[in-house]
Amino acid sequence: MHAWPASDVPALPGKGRDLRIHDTATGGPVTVDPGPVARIYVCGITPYDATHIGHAATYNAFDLVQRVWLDTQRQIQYVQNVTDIDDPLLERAARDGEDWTGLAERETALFREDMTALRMLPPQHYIGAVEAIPGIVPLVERLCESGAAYVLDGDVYFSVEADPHFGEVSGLDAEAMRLLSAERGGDPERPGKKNPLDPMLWMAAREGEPDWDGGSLGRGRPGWHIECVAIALDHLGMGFDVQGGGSDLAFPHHEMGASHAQALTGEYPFAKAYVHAGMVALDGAKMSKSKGNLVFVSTLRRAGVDPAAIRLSLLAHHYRADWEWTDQVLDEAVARLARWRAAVSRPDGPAAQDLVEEVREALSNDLDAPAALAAVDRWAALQESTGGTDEGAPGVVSRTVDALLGVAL
Ligand code: 5CA
Ligand code: ZN
Repeated sequence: MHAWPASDVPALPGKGRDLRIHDTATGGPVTVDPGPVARIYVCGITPYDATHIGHAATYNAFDLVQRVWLDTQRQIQYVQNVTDIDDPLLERAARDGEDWTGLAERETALFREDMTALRMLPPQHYIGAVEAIPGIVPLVERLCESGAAYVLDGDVYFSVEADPHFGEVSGLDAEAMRLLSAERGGDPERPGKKNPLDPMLWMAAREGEPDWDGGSLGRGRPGWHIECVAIALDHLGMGFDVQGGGSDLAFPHHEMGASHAQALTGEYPFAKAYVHAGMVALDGAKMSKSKGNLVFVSTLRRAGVDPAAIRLSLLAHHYRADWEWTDQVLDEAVARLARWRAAVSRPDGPAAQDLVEEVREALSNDLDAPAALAAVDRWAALQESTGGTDEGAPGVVSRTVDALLGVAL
């Protein structure tokens, strides 16, 4: 699939800082030292509805990861998927009497537009689950051959016991895993499974649903976790730097993905750090397509809201925090954007070199975007109250905000 156009990332004076970030698997901060090419996989959307503020907040977090890396002169291999075949997509298409492929294409196109408007850097490889199927089938066949997978009434399951590291990504106990598995697409109650947590790798063809050639597996369609594993292994290989997503992906999705890959390759780990963004809520509940309590990025854009203000709304919250979207959040971002734009519109101002370092320090410290915004606020307040004589300082500020925060002033 094609991704979306990249916005320029200006180079900044001085030297960028290495990223320290919270890793779910170790439960603490790790310093990510990617070498000259940083490798990141971020789980993409299931395109049955438009991009909401929760999605945007999660993609914003991983955009910041890349901006910190780019500031350290690294190249980036960024891979993102689109889950363009899955139960919710088929259910929504059936509800609306629509073709599921048309629905997926339309919502993916809208996602690209939203990401472009928000100035999120595009992945180098943007891969749909459907186009990944020819690569998924041999992986599932290999898992069957090695005894890490088994067949139940034509469906193929992964045996979680095949990976000695199973459970280490999320660190949850068996009961918590069982509850989350039932909530998030698993089938712990299905009789005949070796372990109730075992996730499906390949679902045998069902009447009235699309299916594909599965070689020795028979016709069917892939399970969710193996899709991301196949795409990540194909484009990044084992031991890539960061796997990212919202906190609702830690279990089962990232846990199972790591185990699939580790059982397949005999290598460890799948990703060096598993990074999870908090959940955005609306009216007291997590924003979710299934609940329908959503604020869409495209609706705000259509209402004339500046995408830079949407982005500042996201940046005002630490990526790991759960937070609530309100009109006030957006109003404050609109006001901040106006203050910053006024402050950089003059040819000179207070010295900006400290500010560059403060923003760098804030972001390298577990992506502390609120601290970065506070630093820019202080510079803008000084500009407004006393001004300054440093020629070109406003330009440095504006390039810093652009390069490190993705906001064009
Ligand atoms: N296609 C899968 C990943 S392979 C998927 O989870 N798709 S999604 O459309 O449901 O979500 C896309 C991303 O947005 C995921 O990282 C998910 O964790 C994140 N996300 C979903 N809802 C929220 C929310 N309310 N707040 C923050 N992030 C969210
Ligand atoms: Zn995924």
